[in-house]
Amino acid sequence: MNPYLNDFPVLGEKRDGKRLVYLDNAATTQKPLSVIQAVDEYYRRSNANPHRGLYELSIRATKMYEDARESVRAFINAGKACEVLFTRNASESLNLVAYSYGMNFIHEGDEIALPVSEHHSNLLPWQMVAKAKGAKLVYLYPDSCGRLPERELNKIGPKTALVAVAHVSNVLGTVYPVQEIVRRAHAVGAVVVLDCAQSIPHYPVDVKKLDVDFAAFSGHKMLAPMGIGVLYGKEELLNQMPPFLTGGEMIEYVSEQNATFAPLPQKFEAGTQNVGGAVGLSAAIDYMKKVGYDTIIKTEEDLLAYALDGMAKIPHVTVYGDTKAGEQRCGVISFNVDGVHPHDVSSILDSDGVAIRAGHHCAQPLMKYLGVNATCRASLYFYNTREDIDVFLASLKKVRGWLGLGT
Ligand code: C6P
Repeated sequence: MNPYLNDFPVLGEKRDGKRLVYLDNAATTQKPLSVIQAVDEYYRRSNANPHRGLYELSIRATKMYEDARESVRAFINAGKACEVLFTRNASESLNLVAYSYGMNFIHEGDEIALPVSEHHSNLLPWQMVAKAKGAKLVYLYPDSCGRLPERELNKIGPKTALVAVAHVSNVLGTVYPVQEIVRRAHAVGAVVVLDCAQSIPHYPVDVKKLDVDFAAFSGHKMLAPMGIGVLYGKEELLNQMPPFLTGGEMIEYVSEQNATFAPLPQKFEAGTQNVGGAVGLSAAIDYMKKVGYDTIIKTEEDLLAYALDGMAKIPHVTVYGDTKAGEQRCGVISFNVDGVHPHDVSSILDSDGVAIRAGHHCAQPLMKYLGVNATCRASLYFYNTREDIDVFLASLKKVRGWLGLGT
C-alpha cells in the first residue's frame, strides 16, 4: 500500500480498471491535498490584488504573498527575501537573467559555457544573448555516464563570462558538480546561472553554500501549482540589472518621458502577481519538509536501483547515461527499445496505465550528441513504489512482442 495514497488522490485513479502508474515526474509532479486546499482556501477567503489595496483583504493577500517569499528564502537559504523573485516558471526565470543580465553584462568576445545537455530553457536564452552581443557559446560534453570530465570543465577559462548549468539533467539524470563549476567560474570572474528545475524536487538546494549567482526553478515540478516559479539572484547583481518586464507596481515614479524603479524584489515583478500560486508553493514546501529530503533521496535511490536493475534484464533496452544508481544520479531514466519509436513505447505503456514521456525532452542538442532523435523517459518521485516499477517493467517487457518483433 502506497503510504502517500491519501495525500495524492490522483495516484488512486483507475482507468479501464488499471491503476495510474505516474512516471512523468520530471515533466510535472502531482499535487498533494494540502497544496490543493491551500490554493482553494486562498481563493475562497483571502483573494485580493496584493501590494495595491489599503483594505484588510488586500493587506492579507499581500502578507500571504510575502510570507510565501520568506518560506522560499528559508528553503533555499537565500540571505534576504528580496533576492527571491516570483516568476511564472523556470523558463521565465532564466529568460529574466538572459535579458536583464546577459544583454547588459555580456560583451563581444565573451564566452558562455554550458553543458550540451541543457534544457532549451537554459540554452535558447544564451543563444539569443550570444547572437545579440557577439559572444560565443562553448559547450561541455558529458561522457557515456553523463558526467562532465575534467577536460570539459577545463573549458571554463579566462574568456568565460557566464556558466549556465542544470543542477540535474532532465534527460540523463546526472547531478552536475555545481560547487566545482562555481569554483572554476568564480576563479575567472564568471557568474553561474543554476537551473534547479530538476534538482530542488529531489535534493536540498542551498544557494549560499553553492554560492551560485542565480538559481531558477518551477513550482509545478515540486508539488506546487503550475504558473509559479522562482528566480534567486544575489542582491548586488539584481540591483545592477535593469527591469525585465515593465508595468504596474514595479516603479518608484513615472513621468511622461521617464521612470525610476521600485527596489527589489518589486523591480522584477511587474503586473498582478500569482498569489494563489505562491501560497500553493509555500504549502508544497511545507509538505516537502514534512516528508523530508532524507526520505525523498532514500526512497528514490531505492526505486532507481530497482528500476535500472530490472531494465538491464530486458533485452533490446538501451539506457542513456549512467546505468547504475548512485549519488550523482537522479531518478530520471532515458531509454529506447530497439526497433520501436519512443512514441509507440509510450502509447503501449499507457495502455497498461503507465505514464512516461517520449520525445526530445526539450534537449535537442543532447539528442543529436547521443545520436538519437528521441528517447522514452521514466522519471520517479518519492510517492512512487516498487509496485509501480513492477508494472512499468512488465509493460516494457511486452513492447516488442506487442509489435510482432522478437523479444
Ligand atoms: N522540463 C521535462 O519534461 P518550465 O517548463 O519553465 O516549468 O521548466 C523548464 C525546464 C527548465 N530546466 C529543466 C532542467 C527542465 O527540465 C525544465 C522542464 C520538463 O523535462 C518539461 S520540457
